[in-house]
Amino acid sequence: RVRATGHSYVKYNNWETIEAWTQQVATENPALISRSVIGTTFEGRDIYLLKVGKAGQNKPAIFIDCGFHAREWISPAFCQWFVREAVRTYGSEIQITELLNKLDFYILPVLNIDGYIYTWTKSRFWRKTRSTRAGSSCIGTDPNRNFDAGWCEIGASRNPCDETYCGPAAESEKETKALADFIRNNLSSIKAYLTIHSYSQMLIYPYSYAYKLGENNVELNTLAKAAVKELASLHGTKYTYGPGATTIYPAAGGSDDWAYDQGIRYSFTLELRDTGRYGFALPESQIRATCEETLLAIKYIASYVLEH
Ligand code: ING
Ligand code: ZN
Repeated sequence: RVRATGHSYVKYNNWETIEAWTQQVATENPALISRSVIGTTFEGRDIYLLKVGKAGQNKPAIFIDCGFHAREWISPAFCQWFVREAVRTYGSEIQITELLNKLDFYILPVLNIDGYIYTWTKSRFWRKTRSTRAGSSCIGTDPNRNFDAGWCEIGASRNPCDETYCGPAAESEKETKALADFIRNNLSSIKAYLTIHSYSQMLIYPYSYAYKLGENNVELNTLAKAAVKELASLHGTKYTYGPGATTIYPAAGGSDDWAYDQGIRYSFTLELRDTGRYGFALPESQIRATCEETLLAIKYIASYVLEH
């Protein structure tokens, strides 16, 4: 074995290590964390969800997922970091304490587990799920083209061999169906939806599936502007922000647009570091700084949502 499989917040952890971590962090912090399984992947693995917050009734919630795209390793690293900072600073840091007292955070550490494992074992830059289908020898669907939001109309491909394959139907993937079902079943509590990707240093809000704007787009723009300012305050990292279609590119079937159309008025995609020097292969030496600055933006958004 080249490297011990112990968990580290400043290294990229393989799935076996992350899975064990979800169990351990929940067991060690029973007053703040509970773990559930919201479904299974194409290859049959459990998809875990951590509920992070002080127990209470009728609490509003913020949903954060990581690991949609297999190769974006900084994304799962951030979800782990977020949970650690929550339990480490609860009771001493005033903002985190208030957030966890008044809100629940649903943290999905890795959605596309099969793909993530594939990037560790076979092909570092794999993006999609690992599902197979009759009629094609190509593997995988892009989970962020598989939601029922203008499904496959723009910026997505109907060819199973392409990186942005939208799948045979919306929610065709077990992973996206599990996520969508959970959100549908918890719509009364979920006030914000945040999905963590990389790379390009952007904070994106609806819409990406069409050149149109949401009813509260002025509010989202103001919130995004303030959140990226907060993020930059730590290390000077510059983020751009705006509606997806004009800020990054038009793309249908994304989870943020879908969540927004379900009525979740605060829905964002975060594209973490960097802007291309290392791209998906962001060095482990940047995990700490990336996660710390991202945490500032997320705490800002969460506090805003709590007040509104
Ligand atoms: N970027 C996103 C992608 O899925 C995106 C950009 C955001 C598309 C929101 C659609 C909706 O292509 C990465 N890096 O995955
Ligand atoms: Zn992505």
